[in-house]
Amino acid sequence: MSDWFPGIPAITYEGPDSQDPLSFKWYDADAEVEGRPMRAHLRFAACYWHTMRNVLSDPFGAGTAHMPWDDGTDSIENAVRRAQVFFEFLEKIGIDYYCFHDRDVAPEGETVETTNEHLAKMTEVLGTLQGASNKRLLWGTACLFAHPRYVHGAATSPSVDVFAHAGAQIRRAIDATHALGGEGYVFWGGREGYDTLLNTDMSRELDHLATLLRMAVDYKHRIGFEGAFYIEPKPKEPATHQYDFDAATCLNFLREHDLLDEFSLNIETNHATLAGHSVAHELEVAAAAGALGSIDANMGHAQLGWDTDHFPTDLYLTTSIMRRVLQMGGFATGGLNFDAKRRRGSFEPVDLFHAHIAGMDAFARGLRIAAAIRADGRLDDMLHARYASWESELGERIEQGSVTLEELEAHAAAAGEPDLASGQEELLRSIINQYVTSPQT
Ligand code: XUL
Ligand code: CO
Repeated sequence: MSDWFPGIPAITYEGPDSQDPLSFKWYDADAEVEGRPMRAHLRFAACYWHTMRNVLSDPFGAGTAHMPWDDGTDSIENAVRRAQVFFEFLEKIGIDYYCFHDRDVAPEGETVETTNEHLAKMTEVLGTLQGASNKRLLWGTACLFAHPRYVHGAATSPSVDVFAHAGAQIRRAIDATHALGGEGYVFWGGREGYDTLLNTDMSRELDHLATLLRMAVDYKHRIGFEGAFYIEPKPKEPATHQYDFDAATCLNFLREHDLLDEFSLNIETNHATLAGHSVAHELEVAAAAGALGSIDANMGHAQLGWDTDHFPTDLYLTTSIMRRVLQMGGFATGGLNFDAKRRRGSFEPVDLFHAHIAGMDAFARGLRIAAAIRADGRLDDMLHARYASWESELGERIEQGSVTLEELEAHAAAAGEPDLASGQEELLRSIINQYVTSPQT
């Protein structure tokens, strides 16, 4: 086996006091939390696009990433070598799952036919690499935003020929995901949105988007792909307005087009914050609809207003995510996909390891803290106590929908001014702090 990361050992758990940067301080894959191994709760995935294909360029300068395995060409030979390096990385970092776009793993050819051949060849290569390891595909997706033909969108392009290309691409990306035993398939809007309403027929574009999704559902059932379909909300960037703005917008769209039974959501932290929400809000909205499928794990930066895709290192963030995941009983097909990139200055191969270790440890710690908060029970008790008045006879009848406005008036008149209790936000935050800062968790 090749060794593209010389001097980097397989990363192991050494505990919180270790000074070794190439070790886990909190992520102990087989250690149990709430009766299940950490790896089963967290279901970490590494993404191919940032890990293997992001050269770390920005609008002001060229890529900085050192990738000695990559000759910079679009040859199949180079694509195969990258895939081998990626699996070497997965093995050493100890991540069980991965995610990819079709174009990350296989170069686009001159024609649809050659492009399909490239993808089929790379699907074979990935299948062999999966077979030789215990790595699995969390989800696949189609890149419907990088090629210039998608400048005005894919499913929502004003050109029917572009729509056809999008369909062709989705078909083969689902095939590849299916062949690799993928547990899910993601639809991220890419360039499905608009830059100006002056040239946009919005309702027609949204109908086209629903039509393409319906075709994908139909195809999935015909070929027997049983993985989950996810929509990944994002409010802006690259388009000025993205149609999949946030969880509520996506759920409304799916309901309106009778697609809610076929999709759940893939929630990304930095997309939530771009929409003016916390990720906890987005997870709550998705979970309330029974549609919290998977998570793209990253974070934004408080001083920057765009999709910076930082590796998630904030313990309050990871705690809030893992509380929600535990509350819903864990992931079914989903997981925590590090849709995150190193900073441009972190250009050495070893930085890939430092970045993932930082994210994995932050989530492992968040998981432990979340479990400790749940075991403590005070937060849950206080939440239930806050709604205790609804356990009354009147409360129950209102919730069943069998009370009239006249009855409410009679009750209000008889009961007089209600007793109100404090919301106790600061107390709640200090309970969380007790666990975030405790060396016991
Ligand atoms: C873009 C983004 C994508 C999707 C997959 O912001 O998050 O990488 O996760 O297409
Ligand atoms: Co994402």
